[in-house]
Amino acid sequence: MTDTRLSGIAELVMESNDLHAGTESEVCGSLGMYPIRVVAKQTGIGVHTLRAWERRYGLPRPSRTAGTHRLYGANDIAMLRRVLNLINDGMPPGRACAFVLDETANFQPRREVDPALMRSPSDDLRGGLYGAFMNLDEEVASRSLSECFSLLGTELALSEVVLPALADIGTAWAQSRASVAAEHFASGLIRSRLLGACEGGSRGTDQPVALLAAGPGDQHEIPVMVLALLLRRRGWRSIFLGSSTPYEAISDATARTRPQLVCLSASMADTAPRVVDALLRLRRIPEHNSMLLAYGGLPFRNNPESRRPLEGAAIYLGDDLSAAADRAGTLLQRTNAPRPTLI
Ligand code: B12
Repeated sequence: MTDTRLSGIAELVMESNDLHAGTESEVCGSLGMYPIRVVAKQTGIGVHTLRAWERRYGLPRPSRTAGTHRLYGANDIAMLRRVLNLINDGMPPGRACAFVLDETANFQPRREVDPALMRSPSDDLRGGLYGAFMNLDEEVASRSLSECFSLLGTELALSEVVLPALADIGTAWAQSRASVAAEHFASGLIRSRLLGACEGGSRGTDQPVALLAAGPGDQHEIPVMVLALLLRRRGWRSIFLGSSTPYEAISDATARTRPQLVCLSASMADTAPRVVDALLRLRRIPEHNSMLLAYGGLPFRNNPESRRPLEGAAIYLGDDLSAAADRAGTLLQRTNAPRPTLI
C-alpha cells in the first residue's frame, strides 16, 4: 500500500464529512449518518447495488437503526467513492471492494466521525413522536410531525420516523401498553398530513394512472395512501380510493378510470384472502387483460404462502414503500406512457 493511496482515503473521508449536496443530505450529514437513499444520491450507486455489494463483498458496512434501516457514515461514503474510482480505472467491483477493504484495514482516518453523532437522528424523532402519540398530545405530535417533514423531507420522514412510530404504537397496542385511542389518534394525525401532501400533486390526463385502495374489509389505509403519494411525487397520476374498498367499488372505478395499474393492500391476515380474491376477479375481466395488477402489505410479507394464488396474475410490490413506488413507476413506464415530470 502506498502513502498516496492512504492520503487519498483520508482526503475522501474528510470530504465526505463535509457533504453539502442538498438539503436532505445536509441535514442528515450534519447529524453524522446517512440513510441508503441519500448515499445512493451522493455516490450515484443504486440502492440495490449498495445492498448487493454489502452482501457479496462486505462493503459498505452500514450500522442499523432499531428499525433495522441502514445508516452510513462518512467513512462508508469515502470508501464507496474510492471503489468507484477503481472501477472507473477498469477494476471489477468485487476486486475494487476487496482492495479498498484491505487498504483501509490498518488505516485510522485523521478525522473520525464523532461517536456522539453515530446515534441516528431518526431514533430521537421517532421516540419523540411516539411519546406524543401515547400521551394523546396533539400540540407536541403536530409540532414533531412538522419538524420531521421539514428536517428530513416527506419521503425520509415517512420511512424513517412517522411510519415506524405508528408501527411502534401498533406493537404497544398488541402488548396492551397502548390504548386503541392512541392508535386512532396517531393514524388520524398522520392521515390528515398525508391528505394535505397528496393535494394538487396529480398530473395531466395523458399520463398513465395507478388506482390504489386498501382492500375489502381492511381499514388500514395509511400504507397504500403513502404509496399513492410517493407515486405522485415521482410524477405519476394516482387515484386513491380509501379504506376497506369493496370489490364492486374497485371494479367500478377500474371501468371508469381505465388505470394502467391497480394496486391493493391488506394489513391483516384476515383480509389478505379478500385482496387475493379481488385481484383474481379483476384479472378474469377480459377487457382489463392488459391492466397491471399489484399488491402488498403486512400479511403478504409475513406469510409468503399467501402470495402463491397470485403468481402470474399480480405483482407483489414488496415491503419497502419507496422501493414499491419505484417498482410501480417502472411498471407504468413500460406501458409506453410518456415520462412523468417530477415534482
Ligand atoms: C393504524 C392502525 C390501525 C388503524 C388504521 C387507521 C387508518 N386510517 O389506516 C385502525 C385504528 C383503524 C386499526 C384498526 C384495526 N387494527 Co390496526 N393497526 C394499525 C397499525 C398501528 C399501523 C398500520 C399502519 O398504517 N402501518 C404503517 C405501515 C406503513 O406499516 P406496515 O403496516 O408495517 O406496512 C409495511 C409493509 O407491510 C409495507 N406495506 C404495507 N401495506 C402495503 C401496501 C402495499 C401496496 C405495499 C407495496 C407495501 C405495503 O409497507 C410498510 C413498510 O414496511 C398496525 C401496526 C403495525 N405494525 O403496522 C395495526 C395492525 C395492522 N392492526 C391490527 C388489528 C388487529 C386491528 C383491528 C382488528 C383491531 C381491533 N380489534 O379493532 C382493527 C381492524 C379494523 C379493520 N377491519 O381493518 C393488527 C393486525 C394483525 C393481524 N391480524 O394481521 C396490527 C398489525 C397491530 C398488531 N400488532 O397486532 N388499526
